[in-house]
Amino acid sequence: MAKEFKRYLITSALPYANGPVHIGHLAGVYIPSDIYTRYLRLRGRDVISVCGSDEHGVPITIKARREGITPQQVVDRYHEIIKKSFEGLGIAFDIYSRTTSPVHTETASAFFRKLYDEGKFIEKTSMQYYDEEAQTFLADRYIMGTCPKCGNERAYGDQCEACGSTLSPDELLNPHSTVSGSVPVKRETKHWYLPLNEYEPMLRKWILEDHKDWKSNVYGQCKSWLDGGLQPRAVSRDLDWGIPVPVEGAEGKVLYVWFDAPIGYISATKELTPEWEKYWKSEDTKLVHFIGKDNIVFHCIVFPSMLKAHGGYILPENVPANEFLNLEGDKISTSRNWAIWLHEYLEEMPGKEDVLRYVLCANAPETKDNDFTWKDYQTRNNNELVAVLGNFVNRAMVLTHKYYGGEVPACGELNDYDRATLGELSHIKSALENNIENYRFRDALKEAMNVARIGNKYLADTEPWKVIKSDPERVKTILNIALQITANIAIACEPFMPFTAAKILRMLDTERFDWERLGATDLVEAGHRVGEPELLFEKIDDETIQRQLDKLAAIKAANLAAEAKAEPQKEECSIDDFQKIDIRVSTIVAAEKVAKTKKLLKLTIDTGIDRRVIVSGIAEFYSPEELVGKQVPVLVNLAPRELKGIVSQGMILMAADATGRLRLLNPDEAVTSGAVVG
Ligand code: B3M
Ligand code: ZN
Repeated sequence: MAKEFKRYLITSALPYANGPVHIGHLAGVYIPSDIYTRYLRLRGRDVISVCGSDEHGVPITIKARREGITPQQVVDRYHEIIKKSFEGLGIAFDIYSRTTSPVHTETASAFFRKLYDEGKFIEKTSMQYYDEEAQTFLADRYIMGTCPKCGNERAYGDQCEACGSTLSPDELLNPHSTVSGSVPVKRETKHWYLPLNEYEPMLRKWILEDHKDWKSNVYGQCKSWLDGGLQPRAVSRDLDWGIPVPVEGAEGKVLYVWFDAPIGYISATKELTPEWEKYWKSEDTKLVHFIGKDNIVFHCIVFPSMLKAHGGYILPENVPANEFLNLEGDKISTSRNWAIWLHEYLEEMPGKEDVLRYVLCANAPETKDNDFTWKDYQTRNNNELVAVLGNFVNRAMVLTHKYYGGEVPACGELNDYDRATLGELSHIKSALENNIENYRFRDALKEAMNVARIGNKYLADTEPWKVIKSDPERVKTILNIALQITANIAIACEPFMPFTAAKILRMLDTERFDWERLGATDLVEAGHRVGEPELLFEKIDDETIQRQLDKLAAIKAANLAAEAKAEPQKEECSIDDFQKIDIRVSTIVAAEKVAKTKKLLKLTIDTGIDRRVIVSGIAEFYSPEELVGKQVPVLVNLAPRELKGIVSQGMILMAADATGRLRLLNPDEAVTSGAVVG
């Protein structure tokens, strides 16, 4: 039997305040945690959901340095953007705090201090890279050099983004500091380490034996960490941004961001309620961490070890980490701007909060990485939300107004089909509960949508708009049932699409129902007057989707341009070498496609010397019509060669960009054909 808990403490990974939140974060962490929390609230459980901005760490100092502002300015900016955008999407945390808050500084310092005083840390000195010019130790991210694995010259001290290898600064060839550009030296520095190896037996039992129920991706990662053997981990850093290490002789040292950030969950709870201890220190509390897969080790291995070392705290009951969401086939990346940013979505797609919530849940990377595409977004909106959910509720409402002036008709005698339909409703509640409580939110959403499918089918099969002429009494029953189904949708949808649920309640003009009422067939009473029908969802047209795709295409082009390296210069040549080459401005007089090819055009050109044919591989970039009349430089003394049975006499000189796209080079004013280029 599953243990009964008295209360729930839900945490969601604290987003780094070095950029806004994107759909990957939402699908991986915040939508699932919000569904879970809303569900528990709806059931009347004692639940709190805490989150906040993670405002320390090197990515923030790097961003600040790059923009010439202070780290505090960086986190102030993004904290506001993130907080507001979460609210905009209806992510209903009980508190959204931040790790630069005084309560957090105090809590994290006291936590460290207790472990320090009780001798739970190991003190170790080691040699680390130091920038003598900037007089600072260098975090891994501040060191760049050549990747030993792939030769990329811009690899970081912790990772090579070109080949994806995890690196340590010592492995980099030709290391240099990104702060001053100078070559760093090794210097001795002292740090505090948490001996994770000492907690290994506890972790093995707690995870590998007692939590076989965890998601297999989470369990598997933990097992491989544990089987690999745990090592002591440094919990301090040489950095000037963070919570100062609260001991004598630790000037210039701060708590490692992954030491302070999870304590942020505790600080946020403290800020929320004076009763915070009952959430953190009672075995009656179910603690659940919602995170992405890259945070598993910190939440399942490091933080639990910290909590054990401290004593008095409960450990998480579950850590339902998700895999990653890709965007249009590519990995989402903050630094490459390859993302759909929540705050931009909310601005560009007003009123479509629930559409995003729906699509991200329906497509959530629960068991494997998944892909978000705008086409899929459009299809799900048009074929599922509009055609099924919106359509059903709208028909039920409109017909009630049309036939009964908005008054709920009484339910007469049920026939077998009515009973079968209502019978289907009775399974929804347990199916939803079972799925949500086991963190299967995609399946749960399907069950919720099923209520609308049942309703849609019921109306399509019973055809009240036809029956009204022959048997008006019967229609009263049909619409009564349709309205009961509508009310059930409001309950079932609330965890997933709270805006839609609220709209339905407003339309029905009723208070929110208890979760326990899900499946009931007497939710709206006969004689009750419902409100005006509103459209729940609108079709999304191709132009709207195209605008989003164009935006992504522009980002991709900008990235390619930024990443493109000009080809190295060729070997030196003499003026005589160059003189051998005869380039003439020529005019294209005719152009046609070469049959059975995609890339080739047959061009007739006037070189000033003669008229001749050149076959050119530009059909993907120019249409024949655009070319006629254009002047282009042509290499005229190139040996002729045959292409697809056509003899090509020369070559049109063009520029190819990093993507392989070809562009013509026109003289800036017309010149006579045959003019020498040189
Ligand atoms: N700031 C988020 C991330 O890795 C990280 C989570 C902290 S949770 C305590 O994107
Ligand atoms: Zn590499």
